[in-house]
Amino acid sequence: MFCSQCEQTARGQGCEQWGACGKSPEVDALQDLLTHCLRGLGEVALAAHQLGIRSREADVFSCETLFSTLTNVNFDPECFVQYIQRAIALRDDLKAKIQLTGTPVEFTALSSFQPADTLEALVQQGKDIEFEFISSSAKNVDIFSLKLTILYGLKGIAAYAYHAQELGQEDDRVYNFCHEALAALGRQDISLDEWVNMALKLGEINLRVMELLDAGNTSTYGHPVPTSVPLNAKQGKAILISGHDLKHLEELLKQTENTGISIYTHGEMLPAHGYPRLKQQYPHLYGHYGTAWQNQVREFAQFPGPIVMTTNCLMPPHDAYSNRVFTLGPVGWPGLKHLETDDYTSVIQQALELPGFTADGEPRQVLTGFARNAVLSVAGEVIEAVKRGDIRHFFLVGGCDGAKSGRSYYSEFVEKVPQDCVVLTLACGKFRFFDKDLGDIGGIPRLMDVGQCNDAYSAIQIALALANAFNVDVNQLPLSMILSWYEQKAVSILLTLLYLGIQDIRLGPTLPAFISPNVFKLLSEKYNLKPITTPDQDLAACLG
Ligand code: SF4
Ligand code: SF3
Repeated sequence: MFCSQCEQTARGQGCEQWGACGKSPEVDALQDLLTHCLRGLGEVALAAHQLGIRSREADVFSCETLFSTLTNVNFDPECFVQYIQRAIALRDDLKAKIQLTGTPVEFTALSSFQPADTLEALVQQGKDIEFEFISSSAKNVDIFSLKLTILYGLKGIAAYAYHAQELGQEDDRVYNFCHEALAALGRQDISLDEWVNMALKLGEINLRVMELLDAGNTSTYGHPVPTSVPLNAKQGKAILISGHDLKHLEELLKQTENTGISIYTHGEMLPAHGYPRLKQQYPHLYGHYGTAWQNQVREFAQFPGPIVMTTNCLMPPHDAYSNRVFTLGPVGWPGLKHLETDDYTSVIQQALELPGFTADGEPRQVLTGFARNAVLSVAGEVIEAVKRGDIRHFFLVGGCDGAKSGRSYYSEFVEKVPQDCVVLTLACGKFRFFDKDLGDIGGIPRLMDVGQCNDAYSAIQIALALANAFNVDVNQLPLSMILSWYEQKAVSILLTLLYLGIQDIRLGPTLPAFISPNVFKLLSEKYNLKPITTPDQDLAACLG
């Protein structure tokens, strides 16, 4: 196997024996084979679109299944076998429809690829395809690096597009780009500059996807408002829900109304508490449990109820709690109970059988809900505070968390931020400092949680609105971005920031293994993208 898509990759180069995330070589090969089949489906879907034939099923399927190959989402070989078969069926269905039009269309070998009949043979096909793809790196390591960047960025786009369509927000431009970029990955006739442009185009399309997702979230659940969320347990039955999917959370809340069960969020689900139409409508959306995803083995073992995983990050489950974990949508692990629909009957039944929390915990709280509307509603006060010199600088300290050492940089950085500076944060990296009381500056909190990684659009809008209010370019704002990455959604967000021309981003804890030295040189020359160093050195540079 070879996989280098996340920050945890072995030796900072690539997982070759077994995934550091727990992904087996078998699943890795099946994921590569699925991607190959999606490329064929993409080629046919594009040709069909040109003839006015649209398959929404193929569009959404491509996003859902590409999402399933993102780090820490799906580890179940059987699930990938089904996805592969479905990709081929959708492709052939579209091909038949094209044929019926009588228009001759030429396809590449991708669109006639036939998967094998047995699991073993499928795995071998996946390995062969992977070998061929990796071998192409010898021709031009920089183009290979850009292809990987695009493939991984597409996984991020697919995840966001999947969430957006669940909330009724879609744009054919997004689906077309995904099909186009997937189909292009095998081409040898594209120059380095054209690959660079495609990576930036990916950033542009990702901005559109995040805009759709933001519209889906806010039109369905209202604009988040600053909300205090209990971190302590409440006596009684409990269900824990993790991941990013608000729609699944809403369904769970509906079905647990008047059951006496309290719903606790975990990980990236924390910002759900800020949405008025979730929090106010469902008072049993009680509190938040646990910290970052990499602590789940210890924390899930101690949770006295069932656990629902709606998206990443799922770690290899421990025997101590695996019979209490339910997966949904693109998430999977062999042997875990997978819910095919949003019917939570079995989860509720298990919650009622399990003890729940036997006593109330010591009261502790955290604030969330500082999305764009909440922050911009006090924009006047913020601008005045900056003009008076009360606020010297803003830091956006956001991104993924991860299991590797070196991530204490981010908590140390936030602790060392001077008293006259404000920290905006988003995504799961915040769990290293989310419960710190940093106080306020004239009533403006010094630590504001903008939301999930899915809310990066909100953070971008805050920056653009402030730049507009100060009548300066966003790069001239007293704002520094200190980003942490782990999985592929972060890759798509980084490409969006570069597409927007954001300069001086500091990225860590390590640079992506798939970015070649030349590609990084290009990015650092054009955008001044740089690796993090030490909190003291970076703070001094940002404030200097
Ligand atoms: Fe390795 Fe990350 Fe790929 Fe898992 S997702 S196999 S940890 S590079
Ligand atoms: Fe986190 Fe897995 Fe990236 Fe949504 S939950 S940010 S790592």
